[in-house]
Formats: sequence, structure tokens, C-alpha cells
Amino acid sequence: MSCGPLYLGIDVGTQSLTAILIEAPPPDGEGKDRASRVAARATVHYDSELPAYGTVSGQLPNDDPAIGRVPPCMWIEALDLALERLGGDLCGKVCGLSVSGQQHGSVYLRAGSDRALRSLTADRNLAEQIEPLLARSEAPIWTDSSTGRECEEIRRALGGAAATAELTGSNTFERFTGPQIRRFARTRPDEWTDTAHVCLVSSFVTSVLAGRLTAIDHGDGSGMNLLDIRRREWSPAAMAATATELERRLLPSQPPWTVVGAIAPCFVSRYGFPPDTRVSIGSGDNPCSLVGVGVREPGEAVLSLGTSDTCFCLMPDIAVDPDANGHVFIAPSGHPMSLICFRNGSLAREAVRDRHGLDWQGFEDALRSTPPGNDGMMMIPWFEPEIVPRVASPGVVRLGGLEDAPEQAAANCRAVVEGQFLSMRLNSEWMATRPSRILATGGGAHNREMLQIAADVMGCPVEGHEATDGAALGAALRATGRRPYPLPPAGGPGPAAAPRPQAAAVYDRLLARYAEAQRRALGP
Ligand code: XUL
Repeated sequence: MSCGPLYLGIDVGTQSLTAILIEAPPPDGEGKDRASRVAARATVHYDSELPAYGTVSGQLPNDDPAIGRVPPCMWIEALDLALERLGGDLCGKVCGLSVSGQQHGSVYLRAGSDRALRSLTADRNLAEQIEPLLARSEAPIWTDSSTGRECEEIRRALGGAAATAELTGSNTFERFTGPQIRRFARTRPDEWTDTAHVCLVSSFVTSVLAGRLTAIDHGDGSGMNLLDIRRREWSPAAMAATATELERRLLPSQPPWTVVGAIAPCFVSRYGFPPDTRVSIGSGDNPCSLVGVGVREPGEAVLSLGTSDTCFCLMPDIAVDPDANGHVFIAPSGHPMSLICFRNGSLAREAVRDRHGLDWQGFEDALRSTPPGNDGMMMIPWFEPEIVPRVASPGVVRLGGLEDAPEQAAANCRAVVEGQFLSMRLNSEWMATRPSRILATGGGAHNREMLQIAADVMGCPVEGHEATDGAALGAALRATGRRPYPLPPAGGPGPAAAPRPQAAAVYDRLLARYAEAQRRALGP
């Protein structure tokens, strides 16, 4: 199919790298609200397609389950392979590109890296040219949870959990980059001394594509416990609490719409990219996904109903969770965005479904057959330890006559879903932004009855969306350099639900009861 100028989005994910080419509608006039079109996509799965690196689920196997690391050259080899698959005809039409990277992972480079990146050549294997630049052969990624001690130390130095969240947008979390850096500097002082630059996954891959060291954007930077979320610059206090001489090693932080330069000449010779292909600064996969699903206005939210349930919301102003369980990142539009993750998502729904011998259709029928408010029966759905609110050991609470009994199968199905959305509403009150529209993605977004409960509890319309490749699409939309970003390609029509006034009033009343039950369950 013939096409106009193309934009390339590359998502360096946990298990695979995806490259997507989109054609965007014309920037002005009628094209403004038209969706983009996907022209081509290529995905490289690390485990099966780059077996020499020996990864399992995208990371190096380790006897210690708390360690999650990746050889960074694997991402570069995956990039090379994905571009090869897109081919010269399409790459030759690209006018802008940008990278989305799994958030929090860090790459450590030696002095002289900038010079070496400026002289990358198309004649030699790309990963082989990058390998000598690494001061650390492995990059810790977001799955790493070995930094409990460092989290504690940084949090204490910054004045506690609430103060850390107030400054950096989040409490310290094991997977965040600051704690990773601190652990590296403490346990491998020689390699730390050898480190001249600390990059994130997104800025590392962008640096290779741009053939120069590139900055970290405010969006990915807000997943580090290092960015002052209000001033949007590295916090001297957080850097000092993290590692010695970090300031000179961190590349600058810049707004998410920064253009870092033109593509490196080696990609021009190797894949036929036009020499003036514009490279936009990289960003994190969560900020990119927001754009990739089509969120553009503050108040719009994405609800990802997967193994865990994650809610991102674009906020008009910065608000920080006083309980320090949620996160604030900077979205590609520059607005703050919240991210809260409930561990008891599909896992909890599945536990109820399986307990009562149902399939998903049976679960949905059970929701349809029971009334909003469940005749006073209620559940706090902590089948697993919970992230929001923080609960260390599982403990499901049933109230109002609800019992774990076979004859109450339908009531239990409704109770788990109502409990999940009441918890989401209660524990997102700190955002001070009631969502105006929710785009639901993930497996649960196919369940219309569940979306109806979400709409009634949250008091706003909820639309189901197919959102495969959201992060890569978001990167491609960012690469257009336009704001507001063009709309992503329209997915197939999914179920949708509008709030019903009577049901919404029931949940408005139930919220106080849920809050009281949660307070009791959390204890003193
Ligand atoms: C978010 C998080 C993951 C990673 C990988 O804080 O840790 O979503 O971004 O996708």
C-alpha cells in the first residue's frame, strides 16, 4: 500500500521489542481528530529469537529471585533485527522516531561513550560496537526487588515515605532506579568508579539511534526517585541520598517533547532512513501507553484490567498520595499522570470464578443477575498481598452476610468486582481528579457487566479498548512532534457502559462503608 510520511515508535519491553510505523493524519484542518493508521509492525521476542543471551521471560536467570537483570546489548540486537524486518522501503519514508522503554531499568556507560556513539558504523555489528561502552555488563530492570535496604536508606535520608513521595512523586520502591543505582555503587564500587553516565532503558536506546548521549525525559525520569516532580529537575537532596557523585553522571532531564537531533548516519546507511529523520527524546512505557491508548485531556484515565489492575489518570495539577502507595509521573503532554497498581486484579476475580466452578461467561451472568450494592453484601478482595493499600499478607474480608458458600456464588462474583472498584475510587481520592472518561484495556475489558460496575462506581463512562502495542503506538505518536498528539488507530468496537444515576447513588453511599471496613481491616 502506498503511504505518506511515516513515524516510527519503538517499545523496548520486558519480553520483546516492538517497532511500529504509523501514518498520521494531516496536522491541520479536518485531519485533526482523525485516527492514525498502522503501516507496519515488527516484534522481536528476546528468549526465542535471541537465544544466545539466554534470557527467560526477558531476563537473565538467577538463583536469587529478587535479581532481575538484562544484558543491554540484547536490546540493541533486537532493535537491529526489528529495523531489518521493517525494511529499507518503509524506513526510507520515516520522518520522525521515538523510543518507549520499560520504566526504571538502568544502563551504566563508560567515559568516552558519547564520542564512540558519534562514530558508530554501518559496517560492523551494532551490539558489538556498544558492548565496550558498558561499565556494567548487566542492566537491572523493574522486576528487580533486591534493593530493600537501599529503599529504606534513601527514604530515611529524604525524611520518610510521605516526604519522599512529595519530592519525587513516589515513595521509594524496590524496582525504582535510584535504589538500583545505590545498590550498584555500594556493592560494585570499582564498576561505579568506571561509570561516567547513567542512562535509562529509553535514553540508552535513543542514544544509540541518535548517535550521541541523550537526556532523560521528565516522564521516564519520574520513575527514578531522583526527579523533583514539581521543579522538573534532578533533586540535589535525592541525588545525595542515592550515590556519590551521581550529579555528574546523570544526563540532564528534559521535557517529553524535546527533539534530541537527527538519526545517526549508520542507520541512514544501513536501513535507508532519511538523514534528517528527527529523533525525539525517549520516554517510559507507562507515559507512552497513555498516549497510545488515546488519552489527551486531564481527567481521562486508562484502566488496565490484567493480572493486576492498573489505573493511570491524566491530572490537571500535581497531587501526591499522602499514603505514598501510588505514583505520579509526568505524561508526554507535560501534565502529571497518576499510576496506581492493585495486585488483586484478575487474580482475585479468577479466585472467585474458580471457587464457584464458573467460566468468564458464567461470571458475567452472575454480575448481571445481582443488583448494584449486592443487597448489602460486601468484600475486601485481598486474595494476595496488596499494593494499594499496602497489605503484607492476604486476607479476604466478607461483610453484610456474605459468606464463602456455594449458594452465594453470584453474590461473591459481584462482591469481588464491587470491592475492587470501590477500593479504586477510595484509594484514588488523593488525585483530586474524578475521571471524566475511562478507557478500559486488558482481558477484563471484554466483560461488559464489569465495565458497567466500573462506570456506576466511578461515576463516568467506561469504554473497552483493544490496546495491543499501546506503548509502541504512544512512542510513534510522540514522534510526530505534534501536541495534542494525534489519535491512535481505532481498535475494534469494544463494550461500553455509561453510569446509571440510581446505581451510582448506591455506590456513593457504599463508599463510606467500604472506607470504614478498609480502615478496620488495615488495623491500627
Ligand atoms: C511501572 C512498572 C512497569 C514497568 C514495565 O511502575 O514497574 O509497568 O514500566 O512495564
